[in-house]
Amino acid sequence: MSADKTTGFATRAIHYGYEPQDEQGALTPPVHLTSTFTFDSAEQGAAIFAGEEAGHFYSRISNPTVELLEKRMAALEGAEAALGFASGMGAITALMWSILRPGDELITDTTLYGCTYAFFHHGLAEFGIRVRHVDLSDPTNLEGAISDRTKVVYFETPANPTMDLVDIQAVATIAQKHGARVAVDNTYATPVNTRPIELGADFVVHSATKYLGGHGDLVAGVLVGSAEDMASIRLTGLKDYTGAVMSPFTAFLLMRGLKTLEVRMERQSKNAMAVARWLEAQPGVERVHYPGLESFPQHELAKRQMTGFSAIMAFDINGGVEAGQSLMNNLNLIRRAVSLGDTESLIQHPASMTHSVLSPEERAEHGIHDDLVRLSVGLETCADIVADLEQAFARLDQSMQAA
Ligand code: 7XF
Repeated sequence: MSADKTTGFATRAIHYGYEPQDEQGALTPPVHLTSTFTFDSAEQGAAIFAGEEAGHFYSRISNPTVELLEKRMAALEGAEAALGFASGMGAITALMWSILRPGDELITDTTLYGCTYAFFHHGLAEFGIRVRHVDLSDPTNLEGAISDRTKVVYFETPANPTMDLVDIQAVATIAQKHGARVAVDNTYATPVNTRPIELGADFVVHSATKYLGGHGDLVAGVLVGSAEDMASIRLTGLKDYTGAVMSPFTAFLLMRGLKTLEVRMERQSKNAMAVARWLEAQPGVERVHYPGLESFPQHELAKRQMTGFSAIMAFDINGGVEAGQSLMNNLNLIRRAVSLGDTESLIQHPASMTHSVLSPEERAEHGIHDDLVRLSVGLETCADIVADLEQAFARLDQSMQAA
């Protein structure tokens, strides 16, 4: 075995679960673009369907290429098993439909990605599940809110788009005492920077569309957890309740992305740190939300819980929505687009884009202000990213002075 669970992160990301001699020496694992699998005999088919014999039978349940990606993701997150999904929302919905029942309670942090919020409030809540928001930036708030009906505690750290962090270990300790499961959306941090399972979480979800893929060319999701939970959710949330299965070709692209995840995160975080410091020094910027900055209110937790600070930040710009839109329109290199974690730097306005499914009242309640702009710093030459922002701010100043 060229890589096992004791080898380094990058070695696992490149080699885990695959030996070329098993595939005629092919350095890169083959892509099994097949929907179905043939049986040697009718009896064997029946045995595989009954779970008495191991084997693939239909690619909505499992596929060798997706299986390799799943093994690799589990190894990177320090978990027993993983499941691949068609999207991050596929992973989140499959998890919740599998483990919640009417009458159960779901506790979530105050800030969530817009469609996750919509699913919880407009999906789950309408099927008899009680959804409650608790500010988990102070874990003791959970003590007062959790009850015997609480089945799951769900949060993002850092949260989309405010960047607020949650102390995973502290929340998991309280949840466990009350028999609730803990699910963490690790999209922003990635397993390079935070491994929630090692800190006591039961489940990790990812929008693999972001850093894991890393190149803006796929939509995918991953769920990570115990072998028992993943085996059960494979046959319920994945196979029957959503059918949100990952394509083998997407698994191939994702594995290509994973090979460079650690180096991309390191360089991207370095670029982001420089950009955050530059933004913080601008008179036109009221506040920069980036866990790596000393001014970030949870900087101490960031240093304790994260190996690196990732490369997404939000900032409040003086002049509100109008100034934010002008700034975005002034940019030449940084792309105006949602999504994040790509090689390209991307900028977006949460209130009118990623979090527009929330009503203005809901946004106000969840800390998503109209003047907040989100920037995902890419892998371009750092000086060029800063230069683009510099010229965009200079033109903004001119237009504000002229007004
Ligand atoms: O289904 P997707 O792969 O798009 O993943 C959903 C999702 C789940 N968790 C987090 C923390 C996310 O950020 C996302 C997707 N967010 C994109 C964004 O914030 O730009 C979606 C673009 S509308």
